[in-house]
Amino acid sequence: TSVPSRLTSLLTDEDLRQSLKEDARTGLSASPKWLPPKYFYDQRGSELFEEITRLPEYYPTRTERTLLREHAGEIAELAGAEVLLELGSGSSEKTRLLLDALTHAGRLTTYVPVDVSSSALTQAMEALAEERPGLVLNGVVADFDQHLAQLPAPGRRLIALLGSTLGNYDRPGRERFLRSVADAMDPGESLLLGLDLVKDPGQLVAAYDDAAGVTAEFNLNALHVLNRSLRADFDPDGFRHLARWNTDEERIEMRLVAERSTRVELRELDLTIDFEDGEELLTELSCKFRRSSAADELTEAGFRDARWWTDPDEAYALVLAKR
Ligand code: AVJ
Repeated sequence: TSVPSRLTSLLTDEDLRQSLKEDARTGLSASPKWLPPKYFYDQRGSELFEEITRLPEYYPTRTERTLLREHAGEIAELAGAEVLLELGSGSSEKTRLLLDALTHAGRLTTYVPVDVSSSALTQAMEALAEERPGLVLNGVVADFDQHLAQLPAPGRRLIALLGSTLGNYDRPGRERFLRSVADAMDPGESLLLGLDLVKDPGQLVAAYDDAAGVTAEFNLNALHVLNRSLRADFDPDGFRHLARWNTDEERIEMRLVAERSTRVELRELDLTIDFEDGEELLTELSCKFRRSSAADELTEAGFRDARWWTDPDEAYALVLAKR
């Protein structure tokens, strides 16, 4: 017999459009221009991201999966969780390894996937409901920049933020985010992070500028999102994808570069934006981590007992910390 599964929405499509409006107005009026990456993930964007995770150059997903396969058992034992709450769950594909391990450890009752994309969430929950009839599914459409304090806690939680999603925040953003995660957690609960590590810039750039051009399409999809949601008239053919390694900040920066000077109307915002020939729009930061600084950041945010697992090449790490 299957237990009921439930989808809660803390964020409607209209809320998401509203925050896109605010962010687009601020970011496109700024110099240099920027846009936050969370708006990449419409239906098409989520599909393109899934495609990225299978690219030969994009090692993070594959490496994280291997690490989870090897260490999920130990992670589950250490966490002793009744609830797996996953921030930015997307397709929940790698989550199955954690669900298996937590089930095996004997306490798991509930999976709480949290994502801004209601379509990705619904799809993931439908598949999981079939596969795991005994698991309570309590999906939440939410923006974890806003709704951390409102996320359900129907038992002791393991909160997972996989895929190096933490890398989308710059250092001050991470400090704020990690503190609010810590604030939302009870003592004894655990946080699991997947972190991409600093490595050869050539390998990093290739992961964000693949030969098949999927990442370029993913990046350019942001313009389609703006066109559709804000009645804008970006010509995606007038922009090209750029992935650059920022040595000082140790991060990949994805940008869209205007290939000629253009004027864009965003009718929903009553806003006209000019791009100069060669002008760049920053669409995503992907910070890369080092063990010592990541440990310091966790301690500063109020976490303790950090455990660390990495692959032989030290390309990627899993970190488990207790509140
Ligand atoms: C899921 C945000 C961590 O930065 O590697 C992949 C997204 N962007 N290729 C990353 C992404 C371009 C990914 N994150």
